Amino acid sequence: MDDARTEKDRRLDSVRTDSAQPLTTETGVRVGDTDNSLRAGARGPTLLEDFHAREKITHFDHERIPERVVHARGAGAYGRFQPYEGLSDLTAAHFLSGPDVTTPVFVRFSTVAGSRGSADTVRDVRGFAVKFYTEQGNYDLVGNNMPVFFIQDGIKFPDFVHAVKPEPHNEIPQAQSAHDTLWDFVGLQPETTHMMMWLMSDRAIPRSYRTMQGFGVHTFRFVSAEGRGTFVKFHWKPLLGTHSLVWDEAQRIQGKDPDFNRRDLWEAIERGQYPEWELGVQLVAEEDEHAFDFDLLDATKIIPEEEVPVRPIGKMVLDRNPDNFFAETEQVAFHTANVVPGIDFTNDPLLQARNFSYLDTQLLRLGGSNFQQIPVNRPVAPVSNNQRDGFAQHRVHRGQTSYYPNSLGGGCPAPADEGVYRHYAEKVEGGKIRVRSESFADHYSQATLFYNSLADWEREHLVAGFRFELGKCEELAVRQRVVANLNHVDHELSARVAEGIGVEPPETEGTPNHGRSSPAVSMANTAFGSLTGRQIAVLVADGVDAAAVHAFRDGLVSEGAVVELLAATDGAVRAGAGDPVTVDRAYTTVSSVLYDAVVVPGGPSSAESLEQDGVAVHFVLEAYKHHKAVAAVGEGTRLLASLPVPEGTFAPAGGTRTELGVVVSETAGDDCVAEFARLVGGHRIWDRPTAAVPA
Ligand code: HDD
Repeated sequence: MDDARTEKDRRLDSVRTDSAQPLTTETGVRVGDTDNSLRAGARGPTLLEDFHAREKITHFDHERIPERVVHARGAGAYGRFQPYEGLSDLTAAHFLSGPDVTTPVFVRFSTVAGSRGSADTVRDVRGFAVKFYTEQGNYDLVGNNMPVFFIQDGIKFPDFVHAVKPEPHNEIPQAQSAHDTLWDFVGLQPETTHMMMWLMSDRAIPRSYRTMQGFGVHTFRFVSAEGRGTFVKFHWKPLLGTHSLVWDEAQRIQGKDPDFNRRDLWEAIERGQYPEWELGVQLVAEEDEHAFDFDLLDATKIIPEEEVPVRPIGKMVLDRNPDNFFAETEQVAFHTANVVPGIDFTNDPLLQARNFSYLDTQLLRLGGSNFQQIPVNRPVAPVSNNQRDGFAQHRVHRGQTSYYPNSLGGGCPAPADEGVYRHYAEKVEGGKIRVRSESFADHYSQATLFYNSLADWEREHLVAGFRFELGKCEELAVRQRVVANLNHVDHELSARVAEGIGVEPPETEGTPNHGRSSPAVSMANTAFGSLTGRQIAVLVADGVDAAAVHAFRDGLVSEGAVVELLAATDGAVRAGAGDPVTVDRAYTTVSSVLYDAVVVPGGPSSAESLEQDGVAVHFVLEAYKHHKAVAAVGEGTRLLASLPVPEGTFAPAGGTRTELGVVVSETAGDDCVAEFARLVGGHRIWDRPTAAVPA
């Protein structure tokens, strides 16, 4: 992809505003004093005729708009999408017609339950909404970072959201699923089971938006120019791999840096480390609609990738941060019914409800029917119709006519012949009935499939997730009901969860485990090895071995890592030999949970100072607890003394070696740095036992 600006970016130039001119009112009248209101005498009452004060305060009073009813907390970025190959045999969508078409995008990532100011790293689903500004109009792929959903029919969405949001009587807890009403709903609504498995897994605490998969969730339909349909599921795969946090770490980050994911996305783009995802599709021929043991229209089911492989079709790069959060990220309006020729819906009852809900919500949130004219929402494709007026109409429509057909306006705008949206001519018939199809009835098989597919460490985390969440439910009957449901997923799983939350494990097996798995859903099978954007802390004090510091910094930065030198105070520390070493931050202002790995270089006095500083010791201990790579060089190994391992485990004994994910070495040679880089690229050392670590 070239560096040229996208068409969307260029179009935004006309609305970009800089604060360079003299201060004025909204009507352009220059203002000489904005600190003192107009009053009768220096100590007298303020006068109503102070139009500047009134305008300023009134505008302020109206600054807030309703936050999104779900997905209120989010962060966005612009970028571009380019196909690898032409898909014209499958879809009439021009933006998928070939690698010579690059389409501008805006992407917004979000959490679901929390309000706009809530913390990023809560246990929750992440929204992954992509707006493609195609030449045929805007196409929105409004997905999540999990491939299934809580419910099968959109009519249940208000119930589900009411259950997961803070409880209505006291508005507690904020941005948490660990409370009675959610689990009450879940226990009574077994169709939630599969999604709850994903939510209790580490998928719900992504390390970064950059390391998060995205899914369109529903089965959609590609439609070719000839009108031929093909079922399609969309997948976004991050090129950096799919990686998550540790739950304890995630909770601590909520306090240390509530903007953790937002900041990470912003900074990566500012550094020029543009996040990338590959778009993939699973394709199912129309005639194979009923070839599966689940219903393609059921959004609580995946199509296992082993049954229908994901075909990579293009790449998305996010390369530009918005200029203004409110104008762009807050006002962006996604809508599942924003489709372009070649992409159509299916009768998935969840999708059908969404197609109503998103337009409706924007009307309220953005104050009326002209929200598509807000700059971030405007298509790059031309717009021409007879819709008129409404609050905040920005277009100045010219001419006498605003109806069709007309002769006075030359018949314009006239229906087009080419490139028009044509709905897939699906044959439908049926009585009006309020029933759920029998083919939606199995709520457990794929929850079991998910469980069977996890690596041991993922399974441990899943059990711990259930125990944590249900442990926060006051009502024992609620806990018991969920355990009873889990007994249909896997007997051992339900027993282990039950043991952790003080309820009776089920005596007999519910539904027997079918033993099938889908390795593609395990994060153990993701891409590893990249250091791009990984945050590495190097702890230093006076007398530090500067050569070791430089060796690590140079080696890791060259692989794309961000290396920060942390000391007790900001400024610089004296080196054992050579120039002083500049410190990036005082470690009291950060925390180990904000880093992916930690290095403790040697230098006798540096090591001694760090060893006597509880903050530094805790830093290393906590990083170790959270399964992060640690490197200790020379005397730096002293900081490992308080780890619960047999004495001498980490004693430097010539050369470089790795014990439990800790690289120890007498000197910071190339092999030492390379070994550490390998561990960091592996994300976490999951097989390190950490239960006894007091952090
Ligand atoms: Fe939704 C927002 C994703 C089901 C109703 N949804 C919203 C956003 C995402 C999703 C990513 C945030 C968009 C943004 O960043 O502005 N929603 C999903 C997925 C679903 C899903 C993947 C199931 C597969 N949603 C769903 C249902 C309904 C809604 C069933 C209603 C019947 N969703 C909304 C909404 C929101 C929304 C109320 C809130 C703010 C907005 O739309 O713009 O209309």
